[in-house]
This record gives sequence, C-alpha cells and structure tokens, in this order.
Amino acid sequence: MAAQPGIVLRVLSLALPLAAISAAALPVLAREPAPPDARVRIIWPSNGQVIKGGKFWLRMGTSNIGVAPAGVQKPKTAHHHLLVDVADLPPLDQAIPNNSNHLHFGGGQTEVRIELPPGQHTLQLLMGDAEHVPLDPPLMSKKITVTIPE
Ligand SMILES: [Cu+2]
Repeated sequence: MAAQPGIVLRVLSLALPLAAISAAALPVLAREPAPPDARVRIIWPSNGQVIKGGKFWLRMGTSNIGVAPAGVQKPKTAHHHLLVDVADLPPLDQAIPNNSNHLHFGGGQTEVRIELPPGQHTLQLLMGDAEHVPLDPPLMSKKITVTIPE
C-alpha cells in the first residue's frame, strides 16, 4: 500500500479539487450503501495490454450506479478512484488516500489521460462517496495488469 519509490505517475488532464481531499486523515466515517446490483469496470485498457509510450486514456464504466463529483451527496452515486500498483485495498472505513498510487477523479470523470513509466503496473478502480470513503460493500473493478515497454 505504501507509495513505491521511483514510480513517477502523472495525470495529464485532471482537474482535482485538492482542497476537498485534505480531510482524508479523519477517522471512521459512516459508509454509504452500494446498490446491490452496481458494478464498476475498466473499459480500457484491457488486462494484459501493452501500451507503447505509457500514455493512454483510462476509460471507466459503471452499471446501476451514477457518477457524481466529490462533495455531492446523492444516493446511488459515487466517484472513481484509480489504484496504481496497490497490493492491498486501503482501509475501507476511511477516506481513500490521495497520493500517486491512489488517484481521485473528484470531478466525476469517467475518462482521464494517464501516463505510466516503463514496467508492469496493476490498475484497479475503487468507487468512493462524496467524502471519498468506499461504499459498503466496497465497489471495485477487477484488477488488471498493463505493461509499458522501455
Ligand atoms: Cu475521492
């Protein structure tokens, strides 16, 4: 879960309300229920994809749940977070960390430009509520692996 030294990750087109995430250290928050039939998935890239140059559009898909910006309190909505090279899920009763391994798409984005350094990387989506806390039960995608050639 710790950020890996040497990983340089840039999100190229992301308007992130950083101030809205500074409350991430607050303890135990009530968790919003996930709709029982809700699903989240990575539309692109696909598992095993080799991405020349390391720059790509991450495309995020949901079913039976809406996407709303961070801070918007509306039932059956959440926003996407991308976990990059994260082995274990972050604590589920707290706001998702905000660092280069845990990217918040608090604008309600469903497509975002990502750049990864050469090597093999895992990608997984985890949805969070208005306060960035995972839903209950946590709504996440399958974890995929992509390779960026040297
Ligand atoms: Cu968030």
